[in-house]
Amino acid sequence: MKVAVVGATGMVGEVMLNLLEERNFPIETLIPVASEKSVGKEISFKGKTYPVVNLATAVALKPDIALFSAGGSTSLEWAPKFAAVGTTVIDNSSAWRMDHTKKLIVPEINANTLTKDDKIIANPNCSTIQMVLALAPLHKKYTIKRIVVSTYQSVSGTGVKAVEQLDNEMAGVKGDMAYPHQIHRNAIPHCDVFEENGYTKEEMKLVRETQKILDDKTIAVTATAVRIPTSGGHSESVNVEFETDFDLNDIKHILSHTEGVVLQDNPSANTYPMAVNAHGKDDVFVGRLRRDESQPNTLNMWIVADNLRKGAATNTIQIAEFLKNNNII
Ligand code: 11C
Repeated sequence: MKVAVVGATGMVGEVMLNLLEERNFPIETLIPVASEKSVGKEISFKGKTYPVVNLATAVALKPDIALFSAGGSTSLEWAPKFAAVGTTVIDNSSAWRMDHTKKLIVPEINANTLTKDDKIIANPNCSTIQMVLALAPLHKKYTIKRIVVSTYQSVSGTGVKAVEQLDNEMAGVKGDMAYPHQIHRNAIPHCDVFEENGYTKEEMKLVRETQKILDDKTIAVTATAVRIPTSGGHSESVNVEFETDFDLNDIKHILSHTEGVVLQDNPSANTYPMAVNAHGKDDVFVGRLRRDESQPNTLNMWIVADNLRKGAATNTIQIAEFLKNNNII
């Protein structure tokens, strides 16, 4: 297969390249794509080097798949150009997620809806992917009524500049700021831009994307997204109200048999999901499962995943693998 990685020199792009190699995705030709300033740089992949090319060159090469992680405006302009030459685009940005003509895919949940006609496929936001992966099987059994989620998001979600800000602040060195405030020794209740309703775009992604992926607009979701000084792995406190009562042991049983989910829930041994342990892993880790004793049919849980892996690159490559394995491309 001819595979283009658009944004190959960015944080998610680099993880994508590692994963394509690690998972032995069947690539005959790799086309690393980046902005003009990176064109000509060499990327090593499976013992070979490939020159970085620009978007126009990559379109002319008509790849079978283009994995995009280059920001919303690049996706809006270039994904249709790739699609027009027959390439299937899997896009990590927020550009196409809420477009009703595009599918928003978490493979374990809804990849079975994909067809050959889906030329631009949207990859959800990292905070949404990890939450819905754990909630989808519970929704099937107990029907979710309302979700209250608070996120604790790592600086790698913002990008390289934010990782550098945290490193500089920890080292006491002055440098560029990715955030409007210090992040070291801080928690900033502000991820992505503010919308007119007072919520951030990151918070509204949790609302809208969850309803779209679970294909249920009746699920009420309210979110608070917070940036914390961890460098890899997003954590979430999730309070879920179901239509019907549940059995806590059944919830544990369901989650421990859910593909892509690892149950880590043994408080007496201090076992629960943590960002440091999720870092570099492809699974979503769930623990601290307990009844919300303040109201009926309600569960509290703690969900952690590597935001650059399952939250971005892994999910994208799993979509590509599904397309390939099911002869959709
Ligand atoms: C963050 N979730 O941690 C963001 C990063 O919509 O794909 C990914 C943004 C997106 O800030």
